[in-house]
Amino acid sequence: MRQEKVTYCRICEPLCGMIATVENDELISLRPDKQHPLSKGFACPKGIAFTEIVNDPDRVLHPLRRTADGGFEQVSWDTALADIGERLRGVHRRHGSAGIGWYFGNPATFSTGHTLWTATFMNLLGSPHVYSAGSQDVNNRFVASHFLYGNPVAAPIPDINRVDLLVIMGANPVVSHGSVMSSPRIREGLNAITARGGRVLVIDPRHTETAREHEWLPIVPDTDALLLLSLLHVMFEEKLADDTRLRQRAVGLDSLKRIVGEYPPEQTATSTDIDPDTVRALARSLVRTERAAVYGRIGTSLGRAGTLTTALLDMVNLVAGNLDVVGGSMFGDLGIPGQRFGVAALQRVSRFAWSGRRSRVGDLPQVLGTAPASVMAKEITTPGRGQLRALFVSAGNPVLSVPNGTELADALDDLDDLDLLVSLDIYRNETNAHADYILPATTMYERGDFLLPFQALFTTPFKQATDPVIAPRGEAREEWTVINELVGALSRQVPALGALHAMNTMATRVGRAWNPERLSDVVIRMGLGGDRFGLRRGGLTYRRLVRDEPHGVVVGDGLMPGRLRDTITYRDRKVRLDAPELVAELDRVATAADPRLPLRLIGMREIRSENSWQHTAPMLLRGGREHAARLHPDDAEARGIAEGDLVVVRSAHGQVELPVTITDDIKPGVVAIPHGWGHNGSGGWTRANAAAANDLGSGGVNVNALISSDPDDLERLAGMANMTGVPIEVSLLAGARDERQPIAHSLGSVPS
Ligand SMILES: Nc1nc2c(c(=O)[nH]1)N[C@H]1C(S)=C(S)[C@@H](COP(=O)(O)OP(=O)(O)OC[C@H]3O[C@@H](n4cnc5c(=O)[nH]c(N)nc54)[C@H](O)[C@@H]3O)O[C@H]1N2
Ligand SMILES: Nc1nc2c(c(=O)[nH]1)N[C@H]1C(S)=C(S)[C@@H](COP(=O)(O)OP(=O)(O)OC[C@H]3O[C@@H](n4cnc5c(=O)[nH]c(N)nc54)[C@H](O)[C@@H]3O)O[C@H]1N2
Ligand code: SF4
Ligand SMILES: [Mo]
Repeated sequence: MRQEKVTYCRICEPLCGMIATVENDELISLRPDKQHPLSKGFACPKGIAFTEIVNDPDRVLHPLRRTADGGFEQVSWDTALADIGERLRGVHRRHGSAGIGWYFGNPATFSTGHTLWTATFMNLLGSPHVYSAGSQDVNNRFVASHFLYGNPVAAPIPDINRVDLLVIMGANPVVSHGSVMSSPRIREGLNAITARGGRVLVIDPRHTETAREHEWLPIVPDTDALLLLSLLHVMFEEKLADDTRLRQRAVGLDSLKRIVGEYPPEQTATSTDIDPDTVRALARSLVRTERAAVYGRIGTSLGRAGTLTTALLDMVNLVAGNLDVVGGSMFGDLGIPGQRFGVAALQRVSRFAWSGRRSRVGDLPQVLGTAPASVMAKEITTPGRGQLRALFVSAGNPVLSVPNGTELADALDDLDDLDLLVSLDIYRNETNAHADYILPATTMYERGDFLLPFQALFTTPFKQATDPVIAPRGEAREEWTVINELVGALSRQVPALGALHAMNTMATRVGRAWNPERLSDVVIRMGLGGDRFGLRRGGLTYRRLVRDEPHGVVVGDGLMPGRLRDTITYRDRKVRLDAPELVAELDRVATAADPRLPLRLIGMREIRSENSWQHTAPMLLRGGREHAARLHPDDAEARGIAEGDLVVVRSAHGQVELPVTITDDIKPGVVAIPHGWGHNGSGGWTRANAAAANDLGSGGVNVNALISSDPDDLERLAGMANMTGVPIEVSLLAGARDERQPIAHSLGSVPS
């Protein structure tokens, strides 16, 4: 029987509404949900193509165990879990909790059960080896908020629906669909700003898909901090800022003024390549436009001082009078009474506080209980107490996503040091190619979800919960259920896990087992529009959401202004503008030039790809897929490089070989290369690998071979990888031109 089921997509942050057509428990197709109040019938190609992911013959549907010859064989869950449990206990006996680690990747964020269970398990285990994609993405947002507001999880988002001047720095929402912001139909949201007479200004080294639809202001990569310092400089120098109001809301204003006094736009222009008059005009517009906001993302996070840059974004919004006001940069809200105290308490009782612990290798701070993934390889290979001996990787592909994947791949193969590697994934990828076990996980449509992490990020307050639309395929299991098994496996050796295990067992016995739905239900009932456990009649519960509001429900007219005082956990409820840790980062913002590496590397995202996966769906491969470096004509000409040529790209840390595309849509001196490529046959994605052999394009190269994993090269406050503005040089690959076609189609990953 054919059924239409209302659900939503959980690949990226807008969480677009979807209608799934299901027949005999098989997913037949997906189409955008026209009745979704926010996405209103929009879905992108990745979302639609997900049917092909769910049903992909390449999917891992049974537990796999490594064989002596390096292949994989199917085993039962019982066999896999018994052996993993046994080996885990062995590692724990020999090396303690600190021998066990976990890396969770980006898709984990889109599963409430996955994130909460991982965090709880690792926190109770007490291991410092928790890693995530966050140290290549967003962790400095948490650290900036920690310093500014004393609240790491506070993340201001632009009030897209009401802003009249939006400055986008280092984000490309037309392709990414928005990040650290859930705003379905973002492209329309941006166009609506100009339609109502407003402006959208994109500050980016590349003339991106977003910049093409709006105003473009090119900038030299990794100089955004200097631009922001100059904007503040002008706001104070020209007395545009409202001092009295600022003193009511913040402390450290005089230090900030002193600091930014040293960054006049006339001086920073030599680094940013932005005309001082443009900076002055922008500073004035940001203050004088009633509803204005500056928003930054990956491009402002992956520089050498990303935490400082991120903090400066908020400072510019604050000083311009645009923070926490309608049409500005605003704080989303769960609407739960007392949440401010909850955050403060959580930081005290757990290891989630910033720098609550520092990494053994590199002495870098932890962020929300996670350490920098860049040091994971060295944590495996560096002997001594606390050496990482058993690693779980869930929903991640760090061999492609983390700096220096070759180093990590080698460490994962290092049988002297690593006793156990277990992956929870839906595919065989370049990382779990090295695993002892690959355990099959469900895709998003095989699990229910209410996404807690995104509740405060919706630009229109919104709630939606879904049941699974089909049963798990094959023997796939939800990650949290597997984690429950691991809790059991270590329950005798780790008292805190023993206590949790006993609670789980009891709860299960009385039919009240904890699961993601029950936890989410508590948050829904306490939050905006919730039934407050009966105090608010007709209020929301998880079940009511699924049953009565399957398309989701808007729970507020817009973001609420005046949230700042409840966001700040400092006793005086004032923003801190002069944290010494941030000030110390100023010495990193100046650019050092190396004449041998005159070009600057930046990243970019592609519309039909999600990081390192979804490269197997035929719908997304239509028309071919080719990895290429984007180079400006001036830079190409100076090096004798022509369109399609195969080039060598070198940094101080490694090199890759790939074809070039020559384009005016990039600032001279800058080279853009997408990440997530480098399918060299070690993963199980048949079509992505086979692409080299047919006309679908190549498997590409791993751009992170050019990025440093040396702890000294990581950003100091969040341990973030420096993935943008990296000095490189590009040169024609010797002898490549004569054989251009065949070589371009047989690119594998080139070791550094
Ligand atoms: N150079 C450079 N590097 C970057 C970036 C960049 O801009 N430039 N961006 C960084 C960013 S922002 C991110 S988020 C990271 C991403 O890095 P990672 O999170 O490490 O890797 P992904 O490519 O997202 O791989 C996700 C994996 O999860 C699997 N998967 C998908 N859905 C599920 C599920 O429901 N359950 C389970 N268990 N597995 C699932 C997929 O098969 C895939 O193997 O890359 C980072 N790396
Ligand atoms: N289609 C698609 N959508 C995605 C993803 C995907 O892989 N594919 N990934 C998802 C993930 S994991 C994330 S985190 C989000 C990211 O969402 P975004 O941050 O919006 O996406 P990016 O395309 O990485 O945009 C970063 C922009 O910063 C620019 N940039 C680079 N360096 C600098 C710099 O130094 N200064 C300035 N001002 N700009 C700079 C780049 O040119 C690029 O346009 O996207 C999500 N959405
Ligand atoms: S933009 Fe595309 S991938 Fe992202 S949630 Fe919407 S449909 Fe899914
Ligand atoms: Mo990300």
